[in-house]
Amino acid sequence: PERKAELIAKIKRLLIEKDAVLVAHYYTSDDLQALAEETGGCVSDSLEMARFGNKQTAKTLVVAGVKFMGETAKILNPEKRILMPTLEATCSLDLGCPVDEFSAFCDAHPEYTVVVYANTSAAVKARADWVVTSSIAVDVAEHLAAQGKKIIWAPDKHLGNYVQKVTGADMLLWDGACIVHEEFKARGVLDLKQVYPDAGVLVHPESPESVVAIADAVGSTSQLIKASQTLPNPRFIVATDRGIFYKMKHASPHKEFIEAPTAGNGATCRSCAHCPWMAMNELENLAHVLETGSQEVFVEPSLIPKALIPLQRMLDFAN
Ligand code: CIZ
Ligand code: SF4
Repeated sequence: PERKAELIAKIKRLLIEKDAVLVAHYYTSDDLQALAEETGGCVSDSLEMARFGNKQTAKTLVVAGVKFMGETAKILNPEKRILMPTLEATCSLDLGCPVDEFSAFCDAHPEYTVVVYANTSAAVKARADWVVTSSIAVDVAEHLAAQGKKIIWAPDKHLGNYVQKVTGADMLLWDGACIVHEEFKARGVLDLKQVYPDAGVLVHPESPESVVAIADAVGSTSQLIKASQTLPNPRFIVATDRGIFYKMKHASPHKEFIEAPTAGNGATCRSCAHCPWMAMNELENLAHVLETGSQEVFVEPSLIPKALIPLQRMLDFAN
């Protein structure tokens, strides 16, 4: 604990010294989320992270999250220095959508509008007409469907399937998934509901259809946090990364939050509801990058203006 307090004090000092601001995702550790809050940074989902970084005057943004979030910050703020606690933190959705294959897929369906999730590389964004996050996925699909547009949706097939159901849009889905959300099991959630009949079920739409089907609320991380405050249940079974409990508990200290089971037998798995890449963000490596300036995010300069177009379209639409 002494070492941790020292590290936190050091990071606070370095953030000021280096004119840096910390932006942390809801899925990072409680320590990092608290640090971001205490130092004038922000804790949020990927949409808010992008918006927040865009408004900062600090010369350096430190993005505690995964690689696509650092890249998005760089594309929106090419003049700023973007650091991450580690550049190794990636995402199974990003990995599962290599640009060459994706481009060929888009080329084969030229009449489709290309919509990609924020969880993609800069190169994939550069090939897209729209970028979306889960907070506005449904709204964007509705908007496009109303214009009679057909949609290529990548990379998350579960989110795509959900959006297709809700909006009725004509969508062609890429076959990608999040390794964390894909593991949640409807059987396990139903078994847990037997034990806690008063529990509400909160589900991120990156989860399988069978889990989404038994949810009391389906939505992005920020939407699920809101639902945990407004729904009357005294406890919730939550199918998303458990990092989100930090904000949920803060907003509703009297409520109980339970990880949705990842095994079919109703037993909760203590390590499954947490993204291994988000977990690579630590106080130690954060202090190190602030001190040394290592782990800086670079995006191929020719990609920046191309990837900015669909990203800016998303931000303008969301406003
Ligand atoms: O699963 C993720 O990586 C999410 C929910 C990102 C975000 O904040 O949209
Ligand atoms: Fe990617 Fe899933 Fe981790 Fe989010 S939780 S960064 S979607 S692997």
